[in-house]
Amino acid sequence: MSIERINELRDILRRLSREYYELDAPSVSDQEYDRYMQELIELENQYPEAYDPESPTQKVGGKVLEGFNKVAHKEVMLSLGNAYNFEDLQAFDERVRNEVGNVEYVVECKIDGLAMSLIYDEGKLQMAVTRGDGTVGEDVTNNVLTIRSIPRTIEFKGPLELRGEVYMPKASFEHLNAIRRERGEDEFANPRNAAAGSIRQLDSRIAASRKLDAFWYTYVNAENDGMTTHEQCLERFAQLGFHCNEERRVCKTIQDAWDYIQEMTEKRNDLAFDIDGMVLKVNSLADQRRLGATIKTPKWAIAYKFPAEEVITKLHDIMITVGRTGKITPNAVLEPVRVAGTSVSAATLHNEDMIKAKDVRVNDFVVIRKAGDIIPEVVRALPERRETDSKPYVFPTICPICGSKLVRF
Ligand code: 3BD
Repeated sequence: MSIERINELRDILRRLSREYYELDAPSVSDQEYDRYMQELIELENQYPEAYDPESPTQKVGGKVLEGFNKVAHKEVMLSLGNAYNFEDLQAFDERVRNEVGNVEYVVECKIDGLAMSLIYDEGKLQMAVTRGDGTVGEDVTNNVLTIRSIPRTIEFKGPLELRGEVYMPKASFEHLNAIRRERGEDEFANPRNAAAGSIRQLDSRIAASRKLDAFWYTYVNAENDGMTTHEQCLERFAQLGFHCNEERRVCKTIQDAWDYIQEMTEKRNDLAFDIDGMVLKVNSLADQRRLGATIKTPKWAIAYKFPAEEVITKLHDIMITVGRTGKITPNAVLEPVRVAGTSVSAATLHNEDMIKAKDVRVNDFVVIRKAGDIIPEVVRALPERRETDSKPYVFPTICPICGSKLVRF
């Protein structure tokens, strides 16, 4: 019965795929196509004996799925050094001015997205390559072509390489997660993961259904096109039809840069996209060249990372979980609260010593944040908001699961 259904679904999907890819005349909606595909995937998982490399589940557009082609970047994509406070930025500024004297900085948003390179020639987008490890990335052209704000053709006819960040706007992210929640599917932890997950799909219809956008910030070999400043590159991009983030400022001193960063710290929640910091770049391309780079990072740029968002909520209980190896971890059961984009109702307390050191108690108000912007943790308790009858937490001595005595290693 089910084997028959598998064969039937394969026939249906082959026909629909031909209509879509070859005849450009689909007779059903993408959703309907996805439903057939999903049913087939589930049946094939249930009946591994029905495996067939020729099945539509193994192909896209009639071609076998083989993953993306690896592409070496003509010029490596460097990393960014990090700064966490004004002192770090002052130290950076001092190194810069020691080398080339006074400079202007362009301060721009650090988009929480997926770094990417676009290669144009003869006015046409030839290839889109992910950053990968900076040296070798993957050819994701078909997925990038589904991003509406990226021009397929441009006025400039010479070879052109630009780099920037593909991202998922906050509104698209919320919408996508709401749908996944309804369907009982896992939600994405943040817009960056959602953007990366969309670009990594071999079937470009998935990327097409996700509303992605991009900001461009690097013009490779800009000086060959007569550019003299970073700001000029960004204006050139905009002229050619690329999205450049308008939220940026040219600053004459590191103090001006810091003032702007303070402003943006206040404003970041109102932006349509997630940012995890601000990037400072020396404006003059000649100065950039004189400053050069270490093996990993340019000496003319630095990323200021915002501190993790901290929020206060109530700790209702402490629950012990037992790991696969018998390791005991205490977890805070929290009044649900939104932190860095998602609702959080549990946070790790790491271990007994941590609870003691922080004197975290049941019914306390606690400060929580996401470590690495993903894993919620209790930062500290607020003893000033405690009831007078509150008592220190007593760690269990008996395993809550199996009843045996707990042992400390
Ligand atoms: C942004 C490097 C330089 C060209 C090196 C100065 C590290 C991701 O909005 N500028 C930006 C942003 C990222 C950048 C540069 N300007 N590098 C920049 C960047 N406005 N996010 N990044 N990247 C791009 C990275 N990506 C993945 C893993 C490790 N590093």
